[in-house]
Amino acid sequence: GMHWKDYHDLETIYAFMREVRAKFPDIARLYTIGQTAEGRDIKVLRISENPREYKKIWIDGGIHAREWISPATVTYILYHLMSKWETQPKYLREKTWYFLCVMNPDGYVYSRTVNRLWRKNRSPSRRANCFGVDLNRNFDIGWNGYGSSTNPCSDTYRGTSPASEQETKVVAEFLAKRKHNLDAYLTYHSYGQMVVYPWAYKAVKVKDANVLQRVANTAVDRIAQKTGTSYRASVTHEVLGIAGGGSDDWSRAALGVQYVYTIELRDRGTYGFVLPPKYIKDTALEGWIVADAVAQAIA
Ligand code: 0X9
Ligand code: ZN
Repeated sequence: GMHWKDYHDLETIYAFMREVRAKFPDIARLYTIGQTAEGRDIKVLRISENPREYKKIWIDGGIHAREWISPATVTYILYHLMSKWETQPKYLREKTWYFLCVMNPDGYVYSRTVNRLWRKNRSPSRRANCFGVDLNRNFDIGWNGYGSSTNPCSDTYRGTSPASEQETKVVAEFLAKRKHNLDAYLTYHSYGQMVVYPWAYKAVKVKDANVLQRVANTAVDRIAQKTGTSYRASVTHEVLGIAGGGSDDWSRAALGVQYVYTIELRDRGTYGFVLPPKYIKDTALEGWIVADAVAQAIA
């Protein structure tokens, strides 16, 4: 079964998503939204008591293969939300939640079995003897701009065109069909301990940046109180530099989602991507605190 004392393989994560669906047949729906280059399913779990009416919150993890704390956190958020569903406050229950626990399953399996520090997906490229596109440089926003590479061997290779990758394409199509009431797009990464909001592809803030900054401040204050960990709330380009093709910017630019955050989980570099399992629980709780604060802000 599922627990947060260690990292899990893809099958255990998918089995957990199926378990939640089986336990909540009336409000949970499991979608296979597409397949990867290596033929793995890309799975989204929706939780909703009223999908037509309620505002939607999208949560994804595992865009980058080596950031294992991200799928661990997204599954924990799902668990935390559902473990006492009946007694959750209205602002949590009266939402439609989408969980894509692992956006890059090929990369995740590759990182777990072959190369721990693998980042991209595993698409073969025709022009070079290299594999993989950085899915967070492959979305159709500032794709041809700064912060990504045209070299298939680079870790930030943007791909041959926007949404050239199945993972990008099926996520973009799934979300575009559901943009009505889509109020939050949360994407979990590591590492750095930050909560950041658009833009990343240009050195400009979104026009309602003050609102996004305020909600991010609330989240990082609550994290500091609860676990003592210090996170930074900021606009993306100021702390991470300019980079085009990100899923966060795309959800704002293409779909008009208001609460768009990339959460860089622990740590600040001591272990980096190889965060020891003993830190999973508290880090995942920090991820939950962000999701909870955003849901509350939307209510
Ligand atoms: O560079 C990234 O894709 C993210 N950092 S990571 O170390 N997890 O790779 C930051 C994403 C910020 N948003 C955009 N660049 N759009
Ligand atoms: Zn990342």
